[in-house]
Amino acid sequence: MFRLLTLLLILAGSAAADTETPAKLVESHDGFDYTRKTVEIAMRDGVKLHTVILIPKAAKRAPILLTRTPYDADKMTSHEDSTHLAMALSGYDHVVDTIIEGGYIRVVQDVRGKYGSEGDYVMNRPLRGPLNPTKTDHSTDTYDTIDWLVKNLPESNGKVGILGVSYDGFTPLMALVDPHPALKVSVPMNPMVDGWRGDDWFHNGAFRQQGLPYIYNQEATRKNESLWPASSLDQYDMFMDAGSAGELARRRGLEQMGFWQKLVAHPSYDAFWRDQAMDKILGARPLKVPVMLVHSLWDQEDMYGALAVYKALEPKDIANDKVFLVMGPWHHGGEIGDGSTLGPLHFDSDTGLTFRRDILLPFLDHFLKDAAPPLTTSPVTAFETGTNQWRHLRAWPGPSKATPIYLAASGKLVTSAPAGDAFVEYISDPAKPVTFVPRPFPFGEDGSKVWPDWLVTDQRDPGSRPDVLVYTTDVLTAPLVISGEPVVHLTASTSGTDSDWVVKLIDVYPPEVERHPALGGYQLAIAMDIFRGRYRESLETAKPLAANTPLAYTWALPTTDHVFLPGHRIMVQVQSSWFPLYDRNPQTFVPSIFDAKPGDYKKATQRVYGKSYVELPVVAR
Ligand code: PG9
Repeated sequence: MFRLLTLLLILAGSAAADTETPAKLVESHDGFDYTRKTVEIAMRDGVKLHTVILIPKAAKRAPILLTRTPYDADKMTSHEDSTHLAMALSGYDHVVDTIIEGGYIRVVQDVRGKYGSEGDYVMNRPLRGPLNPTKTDHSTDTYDTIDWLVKNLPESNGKVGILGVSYDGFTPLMALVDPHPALKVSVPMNPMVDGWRGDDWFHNGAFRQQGLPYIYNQEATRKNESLWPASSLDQYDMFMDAGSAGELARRRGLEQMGFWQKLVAHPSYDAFWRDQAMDKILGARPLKVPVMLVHSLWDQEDMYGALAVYKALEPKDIANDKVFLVMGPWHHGGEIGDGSTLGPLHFDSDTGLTFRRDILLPFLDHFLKDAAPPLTTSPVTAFETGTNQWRHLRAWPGPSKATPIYLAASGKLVTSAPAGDAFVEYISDPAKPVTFVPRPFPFGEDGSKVWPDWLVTDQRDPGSRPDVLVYTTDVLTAPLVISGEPVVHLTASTSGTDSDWVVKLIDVYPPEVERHPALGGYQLAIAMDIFRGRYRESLETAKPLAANTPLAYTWALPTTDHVFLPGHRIMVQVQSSWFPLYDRNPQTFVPSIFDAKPGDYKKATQRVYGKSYVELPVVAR
């Protein structure tokens, strides 16, 4: 029948014109181990979402694994033209080995407004309500999609899991709001949760200007056909030449993009950000579907999200059978690739494979297969760096004692508060900001090689600048185990009226390291983050800082699960810029830093007082 149809089409095509190309190609899938379908699924408002469905030929009562993405469903599912499903998904799909091993039906859908889907695109479209005046959101779109899938795929067992990384990890969180009854499990990996507190757009109010090209590419056209033009090899020059992020955005015509307009209108942590933060949304609802949150310990994009959701959901999980956390030694999305190394670090095993094969697959099988194997997943599975071991815990973090280490003016990190008001001083000059990676930070492909692992960049380079303060312990004679969030308590003054503070907790390796010589003396950041001074008193209302006055700043660093080994030292570095990842603070208070003018950028004298400390979550073993 198929062959006859093909022949008729071929004849029809060649009769119509003098061409050897068929009028409409009918692909032959003889010998394929899967069937590929694309369907345009109608949502409740009539908008059709482009959906790719890959069904293993042997599938019978197979569960469905869904991903909803703004990143091109067709491309994600046709990496290689191949008769084998594994090859079609390879390289681009999140969990190809899990899908193949598990015999799952794979479904990838473009979210509304992107690539093949109809409708309007809104960045991380908030739930229906004050921030979204329409009748649809990712919760309803997921519901409608699942409803269609379970009614129209006879090869399925009617059970659906949703999973994905980053933006595709945000959509599995949205799926938990009023979930479809067929949704049996959700796996948000490195999810975008709160764009202001510590994920993609800001960290504690400091703007991540790396987001500008992303917004441009995502919002300029439905299919990312118009890309942000580079203007220099080194991104440092591009951002510096423009002055402020707002001016660079203006030069590129970003005012046309709705999300940029919203960012400019909401530089502070107001209701716009609070009311779309997924931890707050999910924390306020009953949890009906089991969820596995996956977190990377060196996530250069969404460092905040997974743990914020864990904190919000864990108290609801009375029976300890619905909320699961996995964290590993990965960059953003590293768990779906080879996790044997991260930059110069070696983990003695492929931690990505361990995650997918030994943690994720049995977990999905338990909730999705007909003859479900028993649940073997621990509530928390955490990789401890330093000792390089997986640990299985009932909750995160385990018990620890908040232990202060003080930033003594001598440059020593000490365990008891130094007497007096001694301080160390440096000049922070916005014309010569501290870089987050050594220059050049190239645009395009070369830059994307540097970006994923930048959080493990050797901190020796910044530490040798006069405008970066360095504090160190003596060489450790016993291991020091930390597990959880270190908390910064900085007492500092600036001669300006606004200031950024960056604090970095660092593991200093011994001068020589046998087996891994590149690690000799290495300064590995374990946790670091920035705080924009204007939000010292209120995240919602920016206020000028009193000049030349010691002021207290408190914020939590990202979670750690690390052992400082004997022979190592602990280091803390403090600085006031992190360029060009973050926009420069002019150090003169202006209502919005997006609009700072060249004359606003001024040198400032910064003082860090010895009563400053970092509270380490120390575990007794
Ligand atoms: N971190 C990316 C992102 C998520 C959500 C919004 C904007 C960017 C991502 O990798 O998808």
